[in-house]
Amino acid sequence: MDEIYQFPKDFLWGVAISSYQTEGNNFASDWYAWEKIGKIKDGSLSGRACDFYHLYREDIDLAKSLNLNTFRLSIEWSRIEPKEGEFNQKEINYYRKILTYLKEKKFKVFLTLWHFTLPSWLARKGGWQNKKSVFYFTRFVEKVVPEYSDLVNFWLTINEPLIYLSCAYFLELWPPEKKNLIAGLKVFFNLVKAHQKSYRVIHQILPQAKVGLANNLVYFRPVKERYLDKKLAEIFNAFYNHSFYRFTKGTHDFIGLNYYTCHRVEFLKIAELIKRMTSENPETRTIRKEIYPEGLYFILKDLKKFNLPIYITENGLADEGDARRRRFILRHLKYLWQAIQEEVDVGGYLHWSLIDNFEWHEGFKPKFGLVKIDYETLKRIPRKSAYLYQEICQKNALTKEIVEKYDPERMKEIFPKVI
Ligand code: IFM
Repeated sequence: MDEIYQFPKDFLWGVAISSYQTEGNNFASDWYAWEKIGKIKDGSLSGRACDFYHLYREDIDLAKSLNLNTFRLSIEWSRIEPKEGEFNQKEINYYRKILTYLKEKKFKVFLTLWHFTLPSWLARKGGWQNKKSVFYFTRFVEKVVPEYSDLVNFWLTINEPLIYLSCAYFLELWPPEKKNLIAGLKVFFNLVKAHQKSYRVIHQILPQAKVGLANNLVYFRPVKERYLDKKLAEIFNAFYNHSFYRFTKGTHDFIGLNYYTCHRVEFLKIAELIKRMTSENPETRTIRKEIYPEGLYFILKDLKKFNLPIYITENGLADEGDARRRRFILRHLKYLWQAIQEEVDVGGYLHWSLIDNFEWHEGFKPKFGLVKIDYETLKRIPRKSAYLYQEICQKNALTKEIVEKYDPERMKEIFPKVI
């Protein structure tokens, strides 16, 4: 028992990617226009990105060879509706081809309908600030869902609403680069409505559909076992982690959890915490991230109260050298397993990401892939952590042998009783 962490039968093991970050050449998107005016930190343009658009078969085969059974991807609204109200059937069919290929390869599919990028025509109308955005998005959803209804297992309406909100409307990192509370609130409520409406639309078309969204939650970690620190952590948890769920209550068939980081909470340093959460790190132009695998366990225990199945729709880190990624995977999976033992209903884990890709305003520098991309040749080169993940997925378990083989120094931490 102590030498193996066995995952439930039929557990979903997969990877997640998004269209804009991997496909390349999304000319009709707000990001494409915005990058051109020199907005990306390393000066890069997404350009052909990983050329997933043409190489999707290769990437899906790669995922298959890693023993994965689940694949999360998104469709690019700006490809499908490049002009207001004009839908491009060729592009709709293109995504059908990818989804069909995934089905042939026996993957379960999570399809994200909106992952941060907008068609330029909508961005010009104010994007999510415009209250008609809800109508536009619902119309897009009505159009695409019947096209893919036989090929998708889980629908994710939107990805990480609060990350989008903070990067685009508070931190001025993403288009439309605003720092405006009123605009941010409008966007928040339009995203709430967009989720609610599309949830209903999908269910009208497909009554049995499983619909949710992928939300990025942060573990608020009380620095000490002090009453005020714990209380404050609870308040942040309710405010940041629960708010979107509360406003969209009743429109989730499952919870999609993206987990990356924690924030330390100390009552006496509340101003510092707020500053950390609302400003970027000037050196790296990123939001500081502390890796805290146990936070996944605490978040899962907390989410149990919503009484819905949970899927980890993203978890990963940027690590070009790959040594930290192996440790990262082992530690997170151990805590995930522990939560499952304590009756949290988690049905799957999707690693972010299969391949290196375009990390938004940070360009191509952060390397999130289990598989490295050589951007000159577009060659895919699996990192060692890909093989670690491959073995875990194949065994549906984390075993002592796997730890010994891939990160022996981690043994004591992962299997403390065995030593
Ligand atoms: O690359 C992003 C993704 O688009 C959304 N979730 C976090 C990832 C890593 O930063």
